[in-house]
Amino acid sequence: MLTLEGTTHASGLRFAIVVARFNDFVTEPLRASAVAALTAAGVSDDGVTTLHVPGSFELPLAAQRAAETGQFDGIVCLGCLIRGATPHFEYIAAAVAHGLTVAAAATGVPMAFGVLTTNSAEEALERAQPGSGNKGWEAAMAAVEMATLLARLERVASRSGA
Ligand code: DLZ
Repeated sequence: MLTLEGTTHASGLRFAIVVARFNDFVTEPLRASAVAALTAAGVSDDGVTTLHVPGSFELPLAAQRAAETGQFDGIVCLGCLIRGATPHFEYIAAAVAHGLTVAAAATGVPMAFGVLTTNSAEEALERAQPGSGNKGWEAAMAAVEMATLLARLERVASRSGA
């Protein structure tokens, strides 16, 4: 029986962080924690590329194009949608979730969903505090786990000639 898991160590791997500028009082601390998490996982400064987009709606296209360059082992997508402040909250949230799912499946590059969907700015800020509870940190670690899992799967597949 073979069991494969990702790890929390990603030295030598490369990641893109795609971050929405809308609600940057939240997305900037998410970005900072994502960088800190990747650094803690052993990713070098050169291994992290940050792309800024206007809002969460733009995350899927930028993430897909980044993946298509073949330069990244994982993509960390960060945004913040606040229900009260966004009349079309549900539409954007659904579009981003669907868009990132489709982009990851189309490219084979893991895309972590670090998009907050909250009822208030206070709820959003609670999830953007420094430390491992920060959702940017969590998204970065999900990207690390998936990237390392897929790398292991590739090695197993190439050994078996698949
Ligand atoms: C337009 C808009 C609104 C009202 N609210 C948010 C939000 O809460 N979070 C977010 O990331 N983006 C928001 N946007 C911007 C859209 O995501 C998008 O950038 C614009 O509609 C332009 O395509």
